Amino acid sequence: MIKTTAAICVAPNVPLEIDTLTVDGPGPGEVLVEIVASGLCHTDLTALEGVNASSVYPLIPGHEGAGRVVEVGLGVTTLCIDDHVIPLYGPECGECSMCRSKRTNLCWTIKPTRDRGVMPDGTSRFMRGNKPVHHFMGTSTLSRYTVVPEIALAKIRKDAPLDKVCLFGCGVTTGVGAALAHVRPGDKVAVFGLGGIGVNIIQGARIAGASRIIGIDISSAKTELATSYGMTDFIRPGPDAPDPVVAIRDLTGGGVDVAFECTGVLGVMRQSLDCCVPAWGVSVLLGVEPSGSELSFPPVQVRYGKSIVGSYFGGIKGRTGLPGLIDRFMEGEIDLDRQITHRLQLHEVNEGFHLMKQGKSVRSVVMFE
Ligand code: CXF
Ligand code: ZN
Repeated sequence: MIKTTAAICVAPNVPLEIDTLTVDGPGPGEVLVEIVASGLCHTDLTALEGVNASSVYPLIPGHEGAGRVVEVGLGVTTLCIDDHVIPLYGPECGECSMCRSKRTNLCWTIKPTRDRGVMPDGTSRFMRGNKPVHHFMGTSTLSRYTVVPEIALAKIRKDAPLDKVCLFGCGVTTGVGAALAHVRPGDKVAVFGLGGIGVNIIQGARIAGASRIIGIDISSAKTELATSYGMTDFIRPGPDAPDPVVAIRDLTGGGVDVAFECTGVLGVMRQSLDCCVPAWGVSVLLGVEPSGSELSFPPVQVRYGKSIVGSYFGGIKGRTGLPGLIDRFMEGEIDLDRQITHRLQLHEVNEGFHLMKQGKSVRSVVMFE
């Protein structure tokens, strides 16, 4: 058992508390990780605001971290002390039907316990005094030390800077991966929502060879970054502005090949289908909708060849796929520096979420050393 300092969300809509907790050593198949850096993501904010169905309070948020292995539990064979790792909210057990299929990167082997905020054996490794504190997304990277199942850790090259590649734990992989999976050379692309995911879709679309990349956002705060990543056109919808679907059709002569939806707003999802070119346009949904909502659209659009698909963690299988993506960063193909707008200490984490809510940050990275 060791001590850790962590951000604790005791209940929705109250500031995170920073406190010292105890962490139990890793059980069988588990690994104790020392987190070096952790980015703040909008999904953490949903837990803090009480709108994330997989949150059990009190909890330690954070799912975009990078760190080093400190101790391995019984039966762990693929990781050693000092290995550099990225915790995965989507594990890769390598054995289930999903892992064996090339058709998905999902692995639901430990989903039921992960979504209840506990380890696969049904208990938490974190204690505050004599009360357990729950894990979040199976990662809880806003703790100096965290315990993660072996199947939910991607081993990465040691020369990759942990204070940057933590972003591969969520935003960069989700955005760049989705673009690389769906964009073909010469494609015209639309990206709805220029947050942490949208800007990475833009850089992925540019890498994939898109000929035109149209960004759509109700705020123009991120246009400079998006332009530096490859955005060629920007549309800012508003009461006095033309319908964005009409504007996209005008810009592209009939619609885009691929549209990415990163807002979770149902009306925007519909726009992302409507702005696609008939016959083959693909609308890729990434934004998380309010729970229970339903999307409607004219079936003829799909019958004539458009499609609506979704993307989770960029379609990347975490353990086997992340190292290759990190190589592309190390070779200079993927940028991380320009999207890290703020670096914070753990005690400043509430300010980090405040910046996120105000739309003033792209990525804030909490540094543990
Ligand atoms: C999210 C994306 C939607 C499902 C839950 C996880 N990814 C990271 O923030
Ligand atoms: Zn995230």
